[in-house]
Amino acid sequence: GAPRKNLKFKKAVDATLKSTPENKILTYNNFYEFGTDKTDPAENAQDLKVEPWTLTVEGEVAKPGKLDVWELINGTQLEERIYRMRCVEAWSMVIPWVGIELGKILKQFEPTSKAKYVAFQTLHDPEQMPGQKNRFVGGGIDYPYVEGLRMDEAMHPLSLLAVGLYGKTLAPQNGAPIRLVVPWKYGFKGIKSIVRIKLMERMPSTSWNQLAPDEYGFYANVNPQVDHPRWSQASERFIGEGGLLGFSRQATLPFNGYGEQVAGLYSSMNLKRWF
Ligand SMILES: Nc1nc2c(c(=O)[nH]1)N[C@H]1C(S)=C(S)[C@@H](COP(=O)(O)O)O[C@H]1N2
Ligand SMILES: [Mo]
Repeated sequence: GAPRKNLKFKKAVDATLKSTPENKILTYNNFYEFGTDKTDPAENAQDLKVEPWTLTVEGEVAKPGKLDVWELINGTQLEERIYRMRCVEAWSMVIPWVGIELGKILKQFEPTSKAKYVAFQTLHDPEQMPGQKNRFVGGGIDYPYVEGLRMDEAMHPLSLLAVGLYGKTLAPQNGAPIRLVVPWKYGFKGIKSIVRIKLMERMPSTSWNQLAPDEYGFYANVNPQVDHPRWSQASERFIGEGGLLGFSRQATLPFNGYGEQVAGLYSSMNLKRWF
């Protein structure tokens, strides 16, 4: 694949979280369009054509339109955000993303008062994505991969459209050229290689919820007190430095450690029912 380009961005001031080594972020992935093993995306996604890339924004907006993603990447508004990332499979990393707040992008298209949810869609291109061509390679997901947020979640300042990590543009396996990052939710909400955003009045359907509704909800807030039907979510395997044993077991935090910022979004909700 093409080499990752250096980005211009405002560096994060928060230095309390120690990032997972870059080589692990680049080689231990979930991107089922390229296969279901953790090493498949790094092996199979290198030829994904990411330039040019257009992101369409439509639905309940006064000004529907298209965003030239490379104009955004080469622009001056990017900032670094060092976030915890917790996969529903009970492993976690810390990733130094570079991106722009999702809310800042959505505002440019002027959401209407009917916009209650935001739906996202990954590129659908079976010629480039072997998992979309073959159901067994793609893990049974009905492609394209789709995700969604409630409007207030999407407008929250922690919600990020990431275009890079470790100061460089994203590698294809991490969802180049643009992907979603919602740090208080399980990783599957962080949809990769996005081509379409649609603001909606109704809750959109989402890929993992469609595949196994008893196991994956729409909200998917990280919650150590709500177990997955097949495993505990109370702790996680943090992938840090070191070789094969370069991980440590740690307690999972409510809202992945972002409760102070986001718990208020859910104050009236039963989080066991709305998992
Ligand atoms: N289009 C698409 N987006 C996706 C996935 C996927 O299979 N396809 N996997 C999700 C899951 S389960 C996780 S944990 C994160 C992994 O992101 P990373 O590989 O960059 O760490 O991407 C999410 N986004
Ligand atoms: Mo995940």
